[in-house]
Amino acid sequence: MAFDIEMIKKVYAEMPAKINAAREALGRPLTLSEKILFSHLHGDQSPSNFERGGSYVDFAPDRVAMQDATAQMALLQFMQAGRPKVAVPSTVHCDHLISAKVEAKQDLQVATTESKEVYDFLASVSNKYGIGFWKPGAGIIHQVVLENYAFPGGMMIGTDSHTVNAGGLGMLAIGVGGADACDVMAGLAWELKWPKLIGIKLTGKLNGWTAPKDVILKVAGILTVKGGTGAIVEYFGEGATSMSCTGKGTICNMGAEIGATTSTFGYDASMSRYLSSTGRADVAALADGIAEHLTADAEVYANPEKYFDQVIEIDLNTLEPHLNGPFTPDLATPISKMKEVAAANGWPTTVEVGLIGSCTNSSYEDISRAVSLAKQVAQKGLTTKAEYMITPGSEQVRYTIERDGFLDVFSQIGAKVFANACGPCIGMWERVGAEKKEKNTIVHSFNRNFAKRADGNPNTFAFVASPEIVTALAIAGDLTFNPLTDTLTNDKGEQVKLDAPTGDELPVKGFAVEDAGYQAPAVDGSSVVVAVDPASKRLQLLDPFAAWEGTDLKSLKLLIKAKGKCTTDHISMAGPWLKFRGHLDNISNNMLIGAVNFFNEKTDSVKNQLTEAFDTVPNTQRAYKAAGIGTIVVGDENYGEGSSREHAAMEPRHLGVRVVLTKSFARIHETNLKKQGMLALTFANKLDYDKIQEDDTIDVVGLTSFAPGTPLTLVLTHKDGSTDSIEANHTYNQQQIEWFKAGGALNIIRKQVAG
Ligand code: MIC
Ligand code: SF4
Repeated sequence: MAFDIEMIKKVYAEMPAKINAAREALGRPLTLSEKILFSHLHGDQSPSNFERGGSYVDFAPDRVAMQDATAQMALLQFMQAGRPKVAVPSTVHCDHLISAKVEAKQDLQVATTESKEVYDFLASVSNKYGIGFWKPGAGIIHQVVLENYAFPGGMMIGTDSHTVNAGGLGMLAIGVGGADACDVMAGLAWELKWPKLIGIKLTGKLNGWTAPKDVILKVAGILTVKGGTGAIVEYFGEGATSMSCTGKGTICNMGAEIGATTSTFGYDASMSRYLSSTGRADVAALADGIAEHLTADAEVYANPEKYFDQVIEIDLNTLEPHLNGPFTPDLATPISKMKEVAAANGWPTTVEVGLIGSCTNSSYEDISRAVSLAKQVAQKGLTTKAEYMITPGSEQVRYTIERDGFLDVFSQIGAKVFANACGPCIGMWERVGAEKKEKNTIVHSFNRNFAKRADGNPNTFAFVASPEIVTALAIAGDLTFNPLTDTLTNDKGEQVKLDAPTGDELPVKGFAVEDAGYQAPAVDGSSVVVAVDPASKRLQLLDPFAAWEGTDLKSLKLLIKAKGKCTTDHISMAGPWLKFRGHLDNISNNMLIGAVNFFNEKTDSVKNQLTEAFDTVPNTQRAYKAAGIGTIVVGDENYGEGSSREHAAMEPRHLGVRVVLTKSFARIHETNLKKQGMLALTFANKLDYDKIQEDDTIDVVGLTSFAPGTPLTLVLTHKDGSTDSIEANHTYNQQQIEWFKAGGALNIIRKQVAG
């Protein structure tokens, strides 16, 4: 039986009436996204024609998921909220802290020893507050959620940007910072700007070498890393229904890379099959009972232009496999063009390593299709040129692919199987030789490929592709190999072609697992004690941030003007720093160390205006803090893209940065800054970015009358005494202004609970 089946029954029992009311209120047919949004309005709000991209609306998500690297901060905040138990079903998944070094078993053992303190903390907090706990080795959060918790028509939030993966099962699943998760677990409303809607019509059918991953690689190329900002992407059409449920998951998963709030698909037979094969025939039967409400009204898909803000059509019959990268997931190159494009850009073309798996692409189908290629190595007398590595998404998938002999086939091509965890995808890859910083190319089926992400080497060119293409390129050892047309030389000197991959959507013999890795919480956790050692280097209880002083902010110093791409990986690097995710002061030593200083084009080297000396960003900021001087960080477009990690907002807050002023923000990061009581502002005139000088002292004027929709003024005093006055926009609503005034949203919850 599925987890939380009573909750699902309740959601389904209420959905039809709520959807009908919304349809009536709007007087028109509804998209699936709208149906889920309207059926999850918080409290007694009545449905109305909310302004897309304008109105802030309160929602009541059905569940919360957290992974270990973000759960620590989320739960440290939740512990301060003073509630005895979580208000909605919630889970914690231990997946980010396991390094990939030798192989699964050994690596897992090392992690459970090294991170014992953190795992014990997460296990005991989960036990106390009624949270389901998935042990290290159980799998990656999004795969485990898809296998166990996602349900069509549901709404969930999760402290990880790829929470959106559950859209593959027809949910609206949205990535958030820990503070948002904390609100929902505390029984409060969750606020989101009513999203815009992008409809993507998939015509034709996937065939040959093309996989679901190629759909999202193509979409990323069209929309770019910020094209989905503030929007839900809804896929439909014959190409959607003919695709597997896990394939849909891949597409939704990587929708995080276009900045989309989330992506989703209407309920169909593939979802029903997936639910049944993962032990949830009960959910499938319930969904079948209200199937018409779990997809858009027919008129919508017949005339999408009328109902979506933007419509994109992709013909799967002619879609080519793509390779996206390097250094950004939206640089899309069709495989037939790679030879030319790589030569023109001077990209290294020898593929050193192919990596498959991760939360994006580790379904049974993915692995079975990759195996069909690996088998051909022996059959056709080939050798695999590159190293090849696999990170299964869950113990259930790993156990099943082992039973079905896939792991044996992989081991014949020299593959390494790492733990069921994030591993190389988040820099937890102890790659031999990475410290030499040599220029090299890797190909992986993950979703992100920002500089340094996988192995810490800034000169690793990482390209994202489907597991099938990754496997073919690893066999060939060549980025420019096009398996659709090119041949390889075998051990007899013959030219051979790889046959197109084939596989099974779901295991013919069903899924199997011995220990899935789940630990249920205590029924009554009130006597469970959560201990945090004050001397710990990895965990630190949080102190409330100070409230706003009630005046304009005067004489702030410019800390850094970041140039170009500044993702959350640049602001708060992962990999070796993940171990400090539960200790705000320690992790603050990585603040903005990856951001490029506009003035000297270097990373982690900024001018301390008090001494005129150059130092690291964290040291410089600590010097300002010690002198009681506030600072400002300036950024470029889509600042904070990528992860949901709120550390990227809490670190500046903790170290005394007051304002982050950018050309534009990624959604989750902007909210995280607001939640932590920071000022997140954007240039009213983007060209004003050029007016910011290295030695600037800056006043923020207008805070005493801080109001929704009213810009603030920033007065820049340059070194020569001249001044510039520039306008800064913001998107704070009244509630968010209260967060700013209180010094952070948590200070308000705490008061509400105490009162
Ligand atoms: C990522 O893929 O960048 C992460 C690591 O999963 C993050 C979460 C984190 O930083 O802990 C994400 O995507 O939100
Ligand atoms: Fe883990 Fe990578 Fe997925 Fe993030 S994108 S959850 S790091 S596997």
